[in-house]
Amino acid sequence: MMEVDVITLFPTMFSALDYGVVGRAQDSQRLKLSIYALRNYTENPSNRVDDRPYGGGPGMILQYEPLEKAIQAALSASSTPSTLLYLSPQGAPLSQSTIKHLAQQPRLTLLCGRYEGIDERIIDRFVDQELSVGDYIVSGGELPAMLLIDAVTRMLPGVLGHEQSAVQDSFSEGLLDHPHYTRPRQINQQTVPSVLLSGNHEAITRWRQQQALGKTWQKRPDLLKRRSLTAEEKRLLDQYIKNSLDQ
Ligand code: 4HQ
Repeated sequence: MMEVDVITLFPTMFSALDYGVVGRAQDSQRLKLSIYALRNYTENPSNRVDDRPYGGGPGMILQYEPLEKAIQAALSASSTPSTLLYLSPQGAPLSQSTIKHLAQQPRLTLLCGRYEGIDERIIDRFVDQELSVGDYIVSGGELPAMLLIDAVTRMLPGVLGHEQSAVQDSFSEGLLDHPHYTRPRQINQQTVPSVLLSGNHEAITRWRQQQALGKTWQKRPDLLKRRSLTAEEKRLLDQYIKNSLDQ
């Protein structure tokens, strides 16, 4: 079982994780989520958690003290050693390989920032890894934290059924997925590629591998530059590129 603690100003947002794959992982005790409402760790009469930035400028900063109290409460609630993560645009970009590494940890503690961010001294003292969900700005760390929890939960043993190996394949091999089709066979002029109806499983596997390589070449050439191709993969991609020239 993996333990995940979340420290947030908006605890009710995490009810989004009661659905689908992550909801079932919680029901089957493969994921134990503990949500800490930052507002409960204030000691001032007005329950303030933020203050103005030293040096001036717009917006507010989450203060050190309530964050420290919430972190200490979370860490002392279980004896399992935890990796403390802070979600922010200054973090290392989240990748499937980072997700797989995180899924092997016994416990994660996620800090969700709001406003302009958190007092840097929290990062210096407590944060093991600062992670980003992408080069854009969202209103708080809650949605990024939920993305991370979802992606990590899918990698926990027993969470996905038979689809697990296939699902792992598409991105962990560093390629985009191949196209998918289901009934009906024809919609107006659009038909399903005949190989998928052939019953020839080797030909289907080869076609899917070729489509994955070709789509990656067309849409995400950056991914191909990071990955070496086998002789067979080179042959499949060359053929895809040749065919894409006449169509
Ligand atoms: N924010 N990846 C600012 C993000 C973000 C991202 C979270 C906004 C932290 C203080 N987090 N708060 N991108 O934009 O993780």
